[in-house]
Amino acid sequence: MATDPIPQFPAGFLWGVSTSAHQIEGAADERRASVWDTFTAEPGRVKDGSTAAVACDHYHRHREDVALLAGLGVNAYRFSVSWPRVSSPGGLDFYDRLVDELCAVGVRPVPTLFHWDLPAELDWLERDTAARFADHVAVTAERLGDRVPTWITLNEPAEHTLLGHALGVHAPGRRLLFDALPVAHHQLLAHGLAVRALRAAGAADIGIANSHGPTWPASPDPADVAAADFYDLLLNRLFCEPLLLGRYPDGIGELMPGDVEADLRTVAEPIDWYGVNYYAPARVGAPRGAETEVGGVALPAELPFSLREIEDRPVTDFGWPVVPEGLTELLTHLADRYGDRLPPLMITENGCSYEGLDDRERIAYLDGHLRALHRAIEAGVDVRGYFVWSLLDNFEWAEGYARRFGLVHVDFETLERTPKASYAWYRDVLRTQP
Ligand code: IFM
Repeated sequence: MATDPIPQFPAGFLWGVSTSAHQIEGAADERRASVWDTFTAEPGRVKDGSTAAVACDHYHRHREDVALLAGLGVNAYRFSVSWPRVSSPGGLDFYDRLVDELCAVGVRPVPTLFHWDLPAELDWLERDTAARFADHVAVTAERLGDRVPTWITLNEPAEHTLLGHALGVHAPGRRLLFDALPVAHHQLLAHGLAVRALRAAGAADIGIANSHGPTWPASPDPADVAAADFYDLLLNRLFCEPLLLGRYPDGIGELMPGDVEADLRTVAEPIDWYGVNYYAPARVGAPRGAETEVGGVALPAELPFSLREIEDRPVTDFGWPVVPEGLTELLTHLADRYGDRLPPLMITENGCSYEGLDDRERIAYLDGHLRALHRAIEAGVDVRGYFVWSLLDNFEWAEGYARRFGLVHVDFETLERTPKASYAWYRDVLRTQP
């Protein structure tokens, strides 16, 4: 493990951790149902058969969790507001208290307005869901906007489209393959409408959290290169070019519903920064005529690409390769590709799943990624913040509680929190920063 101190990041850098409502809050009986409640109730959907009905019970233990944030020394906390809770009687009171507690300990609240827990009666295949989202955003901003300086509209619309609607491994469990594209368009439209609603409420610091990763062709063979390009288009370009350039990559706009040109003017509402969730690159090749599975995601044979293992790398407990330099590559590539259309960046998620309290692998992972991030900044990329995923071990969607991403261990029987070695390590890193 590297022993040199982590280099100095710019003054004013946001140092944080991320969580999401459905993954930590619990208290499911004190809010309306989300698509994830419906999904987890179906046998076989979640690997360990668990649900998020209790999760980390953060809803009742938020004071303890805010104390953990204060002890860590972060200056920002990214969490999500649950749309089903906000639309339940008294639901916003919870976030009101949480925001007050964060402000009291000098931690900037950075709420995400949608992190996959769609109210159960709504559906992203319906255009109207975008307008309903804007209403949810307006109500939330009206209540919290006096204390929340920084907002995130959506978390990873790419994963929500792919895993939830194209492949059926996340809620709502649809397997539509390319017929899922309207879900992407409606979320992007929802993002643009949300930016307008936030501006109307006076917000001046708005971003989105999009997942990105370098896409490496499996070989120089033109069939592999073409497959990797297409994967890059679907997972990277499709979700950022409408925002940054006001257009879809060639050939995609025609597949989207509604008056796409008019919608794109909404989608491209200027944002103040652009959030990147980075975990690992993807190695992609031509289709193999059979399902391919890498890192827990199985791609059906009929897709025009297949996933390949990235060899000779350590992997996390999830099987994801550890490739810190992929972060430098990704950020410099985004800066080169989009030039002055790219707003300042924030790393809104980065982390890994490992077991154990003495989590040296997580320390090595975070150490490597912070150095890689610093190299991107030295190369001229404007990055303003970094958020570790995650503060707590939590409900990892279709994996249940089997994947532990937290700096803090949670015993899911007793709900006791125990800081891991990585918590102390991150705290010590933050103490050395300006
Ligand atoms: O836990 C998820 C999070 O909800 C979205 N980004 C990836 C994380 C790890 O899988």
